[in-house]
Amino acid sequence: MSKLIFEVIIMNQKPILVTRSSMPPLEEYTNEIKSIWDTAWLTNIGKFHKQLEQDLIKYLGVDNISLFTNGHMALELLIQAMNLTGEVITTPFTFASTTHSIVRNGLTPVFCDINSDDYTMDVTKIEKLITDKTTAILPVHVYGHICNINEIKRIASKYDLKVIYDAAHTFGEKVNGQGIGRFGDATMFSFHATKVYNTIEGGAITFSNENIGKQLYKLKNFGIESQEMVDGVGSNAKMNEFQAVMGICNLRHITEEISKRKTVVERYRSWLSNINGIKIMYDKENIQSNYAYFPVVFDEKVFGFSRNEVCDKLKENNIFARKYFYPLTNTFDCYHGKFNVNKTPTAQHIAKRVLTLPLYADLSLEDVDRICDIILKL
Ligand code: T4K
Repeated sequence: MSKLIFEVIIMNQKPILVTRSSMPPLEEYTNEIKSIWDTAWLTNIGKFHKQLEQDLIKYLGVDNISLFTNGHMALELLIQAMNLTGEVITTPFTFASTTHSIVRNGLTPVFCDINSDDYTMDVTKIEKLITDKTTAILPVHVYGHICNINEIKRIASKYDLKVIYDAAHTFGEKVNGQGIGRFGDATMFSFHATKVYNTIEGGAITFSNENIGKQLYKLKNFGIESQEMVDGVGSNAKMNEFQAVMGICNLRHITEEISKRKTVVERYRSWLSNINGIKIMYDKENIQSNYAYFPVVFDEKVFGFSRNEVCDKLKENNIFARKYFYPLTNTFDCYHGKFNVNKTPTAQHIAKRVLTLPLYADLSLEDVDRICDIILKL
């Protein structure tokens, strides 16, 4: 086949993107939103918002939840609600949101390196970073891999620090049967369109201390305490009723969603396990996974091809994997000159080599086969 004909065939195939939003059957959604046309109640903590809170408390196995218009605003306002000052120890191996939420609160992120096992914060390096200005630790359960919760708890108690988990990737995961939202002082979830569970855009904070809940409620509604008293400098980050209905519907299908993702992940593993120069992740015994991402780390010296070459080859075939999380947040242009990336060498090493392959519930196993075939035939 000539190269041109091959290219035409490829470009006529539907592109495979890194993910694809899950949606409920259209009728299910439209049936639910009909009543909004009677009430004309569109936002400001409406009935669907309240219903979704209850549904999520049950599903996530948490005591309290506060919903937001997106995960980023949830995190930013949580940091404000907790009155943190000074420095926050965090990871650079994450999405922009984690670091920006610290900086936008006027605080200084102090970057801790990650471990090369599951790419979460390297807990052996946290204590050396603590100064008299440190007030919190903000780790990320990156790709849905759970941080070393026990060690982080031990360090936080020893130095009297708050712990906020960025669990944007960890919806519905459990550790030894306990919902992931139960750890630390508070946990942020993202319900963005690209996540395992979505409310179109959306997010939530789970927490144990009810005072945090009161603060969050106010801060997401301009700091309004009552109609005649505004005693907080709040923002507007409320989840609206259309988002909440999407969440209610999607939650009904979440078990099937995760199980389909698991099938896709297992297919990837069947191809990519035990290949020299390729590192993939496996389930851990005590963790109930949500199969959020499928990161693969390519060691060019052993595999023969770099992450960038693999990414480009897939692109030629109309397959769009993503380099999550490259570049590291401590190398972003907006932070130029502020942080020393050499202090997080493992994060730098992984960020240059990792590629997250397409993963979503309706990704066909034939497509997974094709993706792996292209990678292995390089
Ligand atoms: N903390 C962490 C660790 C996070 O990863 C994130 C978000 C946050 C905090 C903040 O949470 P949110 O404020 O977003 O709730 C995407 C997402 O926009 C972002 O939510 C996510 N992390 C990040 C890892 O991925 P991009 O810039 O890669 O998105 P984009 O537009 O390139 O979309 C990626 C693919 O998703 C597309 O190729 C196709 C698919 N897609 C996208 C959209 C927008 C859909 O299937 N449907 C859609 O509606 O950031």
